[in-house]
Amino acid sequence: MTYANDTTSVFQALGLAPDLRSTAQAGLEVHTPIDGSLLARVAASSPAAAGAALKRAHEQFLAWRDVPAPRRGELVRAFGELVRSHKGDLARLISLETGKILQEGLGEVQEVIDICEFAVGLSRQLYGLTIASERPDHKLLETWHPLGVVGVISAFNFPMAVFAWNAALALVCGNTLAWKPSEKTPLSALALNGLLQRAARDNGFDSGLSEVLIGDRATGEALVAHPHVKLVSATGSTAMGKNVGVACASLFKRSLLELGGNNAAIVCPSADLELVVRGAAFAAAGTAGQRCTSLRRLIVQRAIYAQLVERLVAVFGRLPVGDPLKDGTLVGPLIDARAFDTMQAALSAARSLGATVHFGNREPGAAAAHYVRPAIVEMEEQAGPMLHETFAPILYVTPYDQFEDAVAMNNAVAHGLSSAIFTRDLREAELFTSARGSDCGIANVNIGTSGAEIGGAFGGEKETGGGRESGSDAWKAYMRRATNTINYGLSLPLAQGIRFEI
Ligand code: UN1
Repeated sequence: MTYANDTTSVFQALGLAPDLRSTAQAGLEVHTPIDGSLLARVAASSPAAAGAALKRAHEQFLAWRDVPAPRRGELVRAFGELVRSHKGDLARLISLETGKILQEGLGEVQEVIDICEFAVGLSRQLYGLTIASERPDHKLLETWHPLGVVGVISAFNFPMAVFAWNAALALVCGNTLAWKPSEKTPLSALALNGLLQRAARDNGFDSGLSEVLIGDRATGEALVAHPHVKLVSATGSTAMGKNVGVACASLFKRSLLELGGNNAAIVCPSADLELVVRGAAFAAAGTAGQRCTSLRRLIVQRAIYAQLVERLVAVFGRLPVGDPLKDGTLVGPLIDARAFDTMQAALSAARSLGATVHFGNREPGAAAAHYVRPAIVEMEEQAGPMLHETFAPILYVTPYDQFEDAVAMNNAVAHGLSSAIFTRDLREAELFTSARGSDCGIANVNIGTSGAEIGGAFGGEKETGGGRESGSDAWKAYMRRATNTINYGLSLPLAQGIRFEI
């Protein structure tokens, strides 16, 4: 069976029938990174179609905001159940479209299910504060209200989960959605949104609650600029996020940015090296290094440096690289030729700085596919490509002498998404997670930098953009806050004791 037929069967199993053989001129060709072959042609949304979709989403918002939040939660529950019943189909589509190994595709779909469950619970606990008023017979409180249409711009590497983090929360908060997925992964978007629209219809709502806009950068720009879109949640490169953030700011609309990372782990002398090796292998080589949370830098105390590098080289040397649909494969292909070229450019830049490069070479595969053996790059100091995010499996390893130096190295990059420390020393662990420690949005102890659970707020500082998605109180980004002062007395006392007698 060809991968294109495989894709068609997934859509059949999902009960969806999008036009995957579009003849439209303005269409996207979707190729699988597995062998570079064509999976489908998807028609791009014309400006008129995109405008109509945003109008539908806005009209639906006007009705949806009046639906009680727990009832809105029922739709999200139905969506989560549909996703659960199609977990295998959706995971397969993710693997076909992104080249992610099936295990990780299943993990991504589980993340969709998890956030739906979280949002269902949340739909019964969207809460505000009551605050002591300084005036007699007055009540001061905060109430939370939906925003409108939430625009979601998502990246290729998590083609379903990132939308779901936004969608599940946005929906229970009373918003509707317009989603512009990566040009590389429109099929995952059509599949997941197709299920969401079915859940909406099955529950007596309109499928216009969530619209997909297929297209390139111009489609994203139109989404950001559209007056009905009140919040843009964007995941992707720092350059893209900066454009979105500036455009939103100039229109006084909100943005929620989840951009790149240049994530490090510090390995202290007391670390359990077995945990380090397993944690580093998953975080650096897993997803072929194409997570925003991927581990890119390992900062290792000099006393254990040589033995750790030896163990890592041994493990990286035997990682099964290849067909992501095959059982046992741990590292699938890179997304495209550009990713391969960028990786090779970073490795040559490191070599020219005197680094020792282990692996990073091309592995067997179809001519139009890009399989690589994850690289380990020994650098005496943090410099050159190590200071930048390269979206590929490269693990830079650098020694440190003093603990404080290691923390400074962790923080000495432009991004601030994820970080970790491996230690059995309580003092080091506490310092790393204190105000003087990691400056990242995620700071872990004795686990890697990737693979966050949905229960916590997800996002990072500095050039990662500052947004928080997923768990904790991230829902507040999808609502606006009103402060209400209610006078239930018979007089009109003024705040601050002001007298204004007429
Ligand atoms: C991303 O790479 O954009 O923490 C998201 C993780 C996943 C999400 C990654 N739960 O690695």
